[in-house]
Amino acid sequence: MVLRDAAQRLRAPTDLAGALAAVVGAAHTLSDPGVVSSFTTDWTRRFQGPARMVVRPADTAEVAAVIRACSDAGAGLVIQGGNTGLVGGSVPAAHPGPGGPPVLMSMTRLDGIGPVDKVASQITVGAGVTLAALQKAARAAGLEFPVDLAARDSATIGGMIATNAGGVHVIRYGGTRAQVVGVEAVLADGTVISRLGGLVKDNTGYDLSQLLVGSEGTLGVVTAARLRLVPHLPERAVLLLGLESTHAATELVAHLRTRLSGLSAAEIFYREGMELVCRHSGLTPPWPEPSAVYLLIECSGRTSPLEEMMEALSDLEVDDAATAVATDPSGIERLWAYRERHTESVSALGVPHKLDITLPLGALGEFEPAVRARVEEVAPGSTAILWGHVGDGNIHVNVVGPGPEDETVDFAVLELVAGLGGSISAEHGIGRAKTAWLGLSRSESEVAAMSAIKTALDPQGILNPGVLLA
Ligand code: 2HG
Ligand code: ZN
Repeated sequence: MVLRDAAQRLRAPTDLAGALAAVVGAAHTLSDPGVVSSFTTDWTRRFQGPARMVVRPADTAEVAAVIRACSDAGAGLVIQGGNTGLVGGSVPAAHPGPGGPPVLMSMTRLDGIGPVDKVASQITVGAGVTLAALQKAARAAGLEFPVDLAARDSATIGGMIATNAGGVHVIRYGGTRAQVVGVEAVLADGTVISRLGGLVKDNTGYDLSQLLVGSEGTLGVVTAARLRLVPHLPERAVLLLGLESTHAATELVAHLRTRLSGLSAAEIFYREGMELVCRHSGLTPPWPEPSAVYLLIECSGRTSPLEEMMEALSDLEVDDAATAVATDPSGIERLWAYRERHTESVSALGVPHKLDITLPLGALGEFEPAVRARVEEVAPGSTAILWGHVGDGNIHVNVVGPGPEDETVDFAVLELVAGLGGSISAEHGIGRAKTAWLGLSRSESEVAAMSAIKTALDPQGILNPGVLLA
C-alpha cells in the first residue's frame, strides 16, 4: 500500500500534466516558471509558494474534469480568481505538503455574463467575471450590483463569493452573501451542484450555495452565481469630515444612521493614512490643517441626497474648515481617492501585515489607541496605518516594518481584538495568514463542526489545502 502510494506520487506530475492538458488544451496549461510565478505570489507579496502548473479551464465541465484529474492523482488544487485576496488564500503554501506542490486553477476564463433578468432583478454570471464588468452590465439595465470595493477591476465574483467580500456598501446592502441567490459549483469528487434558477424562497434543506459563500474554496469550486441586483441610484453626495477621535466618528455615525435614509457608506481613516496617500499619489489634502481622524459619508438616491445630508449635520457642531462635500462625479471620485488609495500607498511602503478585524462598534474608540500602543510595544519603530468601514466596526490594521515571516505583531493585534469581543477576520477571510489563530474567534466545537463538513465534502483534502483550516 505504502509502495503503491509512493509510486503514484512519483508518477503523478507527468501523468497529471498530460491529463490536464487533455482537458483544458495545451495553451491553457502553463508551466513556464516565469509565467507561473505571476500566479503564485499574492497581491501583498507576503504569501507565495510553488505550483506544479497553472490550468485555465473554460467552463464548468472543464473545472469538473480538472478536479477529477487532481483527485485521481492525489494532487492538491489551489483555486484563484483575480488574485486580489489579502490573506494568501488563493496562492500555494510556501512549503508544500508530502503530496508535492499543488495545481493552481485560474478561474478567469469563466467570464460569461448572462442577460439581466429585469422581472426578478437578478443576473447569472461566471465565476471569473470581474466586479467592474458585473457592475457595468447591471447599470446598463438601470440596476446595480450592490457590493463595491477598490479592487473592482480585477476581483472576480467567484473570489468574492469564496471570501464573502464586504466592501464599502455593507452598511446599506450587506456583503456578498446577501446578494447570492444561488451558485453552481463543482465538489471535490467532480460532481456539479447547480442552484441558478433564481428562486428567492427555497426551503428544501441545507442551503448549499450559502455554505460555499465564505468557504474560501475549501468545500467546492464556484463556477457561476445567480445574484441579486438593486436599483441604480444615480444621485450621490459625499461628505468628508475632520474629527478629533474614533469615538467622535462612531458617535456621529450613530446619529447619521437615524437621519440619513440614503446612507450607503461610512468610512474612516487617519492622519497618517491621509499623509501617506497624498505623498504617494500626489493628491492635495482636502484642507490645510491635517485632522486626526477623517470620516467619509456617502448617501445615494434617485433624487439628490444633499439636502437630507446637510439637514442631518445642521444640529451638530462641525468644523467648516475641516469639511468637504461633493455631488459631481469628479468631486466624488477625488474624495473617495483619499480612502481608496490606502491599500496601494501602504504597499509602496513595504510588504504589509494586513489585519482585517471587526469589533462591536462601541469598542472601536478604545481599540484604536490601544492597537497603536500594542503595535509599538511588540514591533517598535514599525508603521501602523489604520482605516476601514467604521459603520461595520471593521478596521484594517496594516503594519509595515516586521519581516513577512515574523508573526509577532499579527498575534498581538488579533489577541487584543479577541479580548475586546471582536473577530480576527471581518471581510478578507482566514486564508493562510490566520489559520493559526482561528481559535481566537471560533470555539473548539465550531472548529470541529467546520472540520467535519470539510472532511465530508473533501475527504482527500485536495481543495485549497491549508487554507482556513490548518
Ligand atoms: C479596503 O477596504 C480593502 O480598503 C483593503 O478591504 C484593506 O488593504 C487593506 O488592508
Ligand atoms: Zn475593506
